[in-house]
Amino acid sequence: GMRRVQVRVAGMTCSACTGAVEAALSGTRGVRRAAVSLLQNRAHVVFDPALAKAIEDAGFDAALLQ
Ligand code: 9UX
Repeated sequence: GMRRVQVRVAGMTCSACTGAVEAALSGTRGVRRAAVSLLQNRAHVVFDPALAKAIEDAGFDAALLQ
């Protein structure tokens, strides 16, 4: 299934900032859903754990922190 994380995002000052962060996240392979809160300075990201598999396929160990 999907994994979800919350990420602290610093430096956003307007709704266009949050839109830019959302666009960057949504455009990332493996990201299913991204929602950014300006007031909470955080991003909620739902992603495919195959992201970690891609690292392991490259010969390294990957573990989600938090
Ligand atoms: Mo508007 Mo947000 O220039 O940085 S996009 S404040």
